[in-house]
Amino acid sequence: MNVALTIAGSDPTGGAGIQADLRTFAKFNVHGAAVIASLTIQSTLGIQAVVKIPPDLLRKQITTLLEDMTVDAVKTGMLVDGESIEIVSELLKKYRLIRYVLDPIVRSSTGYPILKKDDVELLKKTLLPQALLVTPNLKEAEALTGMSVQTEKEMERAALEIQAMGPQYVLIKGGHLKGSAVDLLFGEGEIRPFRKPRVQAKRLHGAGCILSAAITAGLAAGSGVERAVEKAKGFVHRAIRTAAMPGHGRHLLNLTSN
Ligand code: PXL
Repeated sequence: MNVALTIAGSDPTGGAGIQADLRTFAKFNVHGAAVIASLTIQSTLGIQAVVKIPPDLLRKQITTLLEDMTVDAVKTGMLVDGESIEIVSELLKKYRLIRYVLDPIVRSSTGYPILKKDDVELLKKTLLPQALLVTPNLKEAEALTGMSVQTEKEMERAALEIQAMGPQYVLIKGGHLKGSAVDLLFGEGEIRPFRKPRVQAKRLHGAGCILSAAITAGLAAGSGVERAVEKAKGFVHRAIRTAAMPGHGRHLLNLTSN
């Protein structure tokens, strides 16, 4: 049995966070383990509040699980402060989790702020060099580099700069680009673009979480990074095409039909 672990936040809508990660792992026939790092209070209209899981409980969840279980790949999602970042970094090292996908969430899709500037700096120093792959969107790439990341050219420059901070691969997601949506994967001295036609007119919630979870599942099942990204992109694209609006706000990706 291949095991993927998510260390992330709870999203009661099921569209993002731990809930979406576990459903994604299941779709890839990988067993899902989950450590909750934060709780959000939210609907599809947006986040009302974010509550941090106390540090000792975060630590105990991870150590209790990893003293027992072998995990093939891990992703981190919503870590809400420096203390959480430090604990996760220390324990990923201790348990030698090297197939690690970092989804560097700085703010929610609806704009709710998650990490402060100092926390982002800490994430850059600790988690980023440990990552096999980091998956920033344009805003997160800007937060990591301090530069403007609005065009494909700027995405290339930012990816190089982020790679110099230590992760083996960088996937910059161009979902918010004006014009065509292209994601760029950098690693092993090469750039590989992933292009999919843009799906119009859907304001989405959870796409970033589901993409990084799908990549993590692929890695847990033994795929290399490029193959895992390629499969994950196809999966997310199909889930976006069939995304639905079960509430009154954003569309949620549809994982029930693909
Ligand atoms: O934006 C990504 C995200 C991740 N994790 C949780 C979230 C969100 C966005 O709302 O709620 C728990």
